[in-house]
Amino acid sequence: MYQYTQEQLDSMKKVEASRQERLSNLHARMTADEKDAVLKQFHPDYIESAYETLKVGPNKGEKVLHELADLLQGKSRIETSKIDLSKPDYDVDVLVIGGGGAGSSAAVTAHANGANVMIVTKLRIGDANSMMAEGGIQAADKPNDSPAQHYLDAFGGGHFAAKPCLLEKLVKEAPDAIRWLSDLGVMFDKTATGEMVTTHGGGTSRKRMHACKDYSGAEIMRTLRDEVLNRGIPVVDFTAAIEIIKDVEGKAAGAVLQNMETGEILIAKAKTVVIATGGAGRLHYQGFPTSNHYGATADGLVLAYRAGASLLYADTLQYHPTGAAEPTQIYGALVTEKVRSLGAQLVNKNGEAFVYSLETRDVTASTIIRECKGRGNGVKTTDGEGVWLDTPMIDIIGGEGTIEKRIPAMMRMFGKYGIDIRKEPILIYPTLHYQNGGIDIEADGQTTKIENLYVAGEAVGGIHGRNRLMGNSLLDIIVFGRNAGKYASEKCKTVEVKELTLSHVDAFNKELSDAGVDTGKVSPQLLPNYKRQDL
Ligand code: MEZ
Repeated sequence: MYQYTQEQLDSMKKVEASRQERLSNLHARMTADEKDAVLKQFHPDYIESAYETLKVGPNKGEKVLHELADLLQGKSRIETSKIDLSKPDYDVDVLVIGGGGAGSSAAVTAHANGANVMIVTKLRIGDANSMMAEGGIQAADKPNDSPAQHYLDAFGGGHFAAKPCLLEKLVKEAPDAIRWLSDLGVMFDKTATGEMVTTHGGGTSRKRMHACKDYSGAEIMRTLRDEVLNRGIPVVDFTAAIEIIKDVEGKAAGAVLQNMETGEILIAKAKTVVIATGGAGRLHYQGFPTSNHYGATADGLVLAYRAGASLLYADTLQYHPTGAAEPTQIYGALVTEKVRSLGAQLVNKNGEAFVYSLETRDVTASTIIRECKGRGNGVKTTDGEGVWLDTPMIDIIGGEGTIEKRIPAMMRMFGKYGIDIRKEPILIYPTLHYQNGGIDIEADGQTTKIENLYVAGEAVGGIHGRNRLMGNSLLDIIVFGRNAGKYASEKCKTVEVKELTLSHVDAFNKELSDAGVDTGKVSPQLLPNYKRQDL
């Protein structure tokens, strides 16, 4: 059971005391200038010392975080001279790398299109950030809403940096993505008359968040996994892709695989390849805790980069405003934005609300960091500092039972430690949540630089610009997963794979040595580095 410190208890009393006043007086929204100012001063993306300039590869000259630079410019796991490409262990039409929501959607769609498709995943199918998404999935499918409205919200929220053709696809295909998931069996929250229940997220001008309580990702992933298995799509699990294979014409043509347990090397030949490897939270950029699953180590970015693909906005990350700050056992775990959608406010140690609850994520996270590091208004926690998320407001606003019904996973997560979120506020601090940037693709999902190499899900860069709105990630894994599956399976009908080669890996190694770069890292990293550093 969690024991609050005396300082925390004293501060909690102030939160309780200010609750009535805060219920009737919502914090004002910030102006554009105020947002810019807090971002520049407190958002981790603006900490210059956390970045370095890439010395090799397609994005040479651009800055990325040190941890990512080390991997993008790392050494390959293979010695190419020892790899025999002449007798592939697998020969398929479409090779999907990654067993999360994007990979599964791609595989199901390619299979439905008649392709011989195989999924390879370094853990198990469903071990993915998709599974851990909580609050919901956006789609403009109500009469007062439209894809155009959705576009404007997401474009503004992403600082007008989204690649227009990608964002347009995302919002236009959203209603159909919801229908597809419903038809596959996803149990979305509905009213007694069968209408979808929808709520706001940060930065949305309409209520368009569809949810399955607060385990939306788990429900969506459950359904996709069932569909993959029901279709009999082969899933090679505990096997990582460690290099992209090309053919002598420079087109993607498969991957070098490695069994995670035995270390055995396997060769998969394919007419088209889909990278759906997810995010990078387990790299713990800038020392942040993370809401991500165990395998989120930016592998797809490394594979694609070494093969010659460009990255877009690889310098921008999302720090979800509300990661659990206490108890230490769940430090960094996601506290869904839906908690704020339902009425909970962010409150400092003096019981003062300091930000409108549903500003966009980058702005909200920055105000929390400002409260703690800039204004001395944070509450001390086991691992650092945090602010309060005043959860009891939810039942006061929505009626008794709202928390239990709408966010049961949150109730259970804190309940394990004796914290009843219906009665007590919880301590939170930003947690590393999402990779805004990734591999640069065209609207058909194909990389801008490498033919027959497709990308879907969190490994893509540019769909959301430099900040993503809540619920647009569960949406993009479906829209761009299906998109990649569709175009990759269509393309493979006309592909004739030429002789396989890994010469691009040798060329990259030469570029590294010519530039005198030795980061001391082998990549892709595949698993987080949790070895005790003092041993
Ligand atoms: O889109 C997300 O990241 C999401 C739904 C997270 C959440 O707060 O629940």
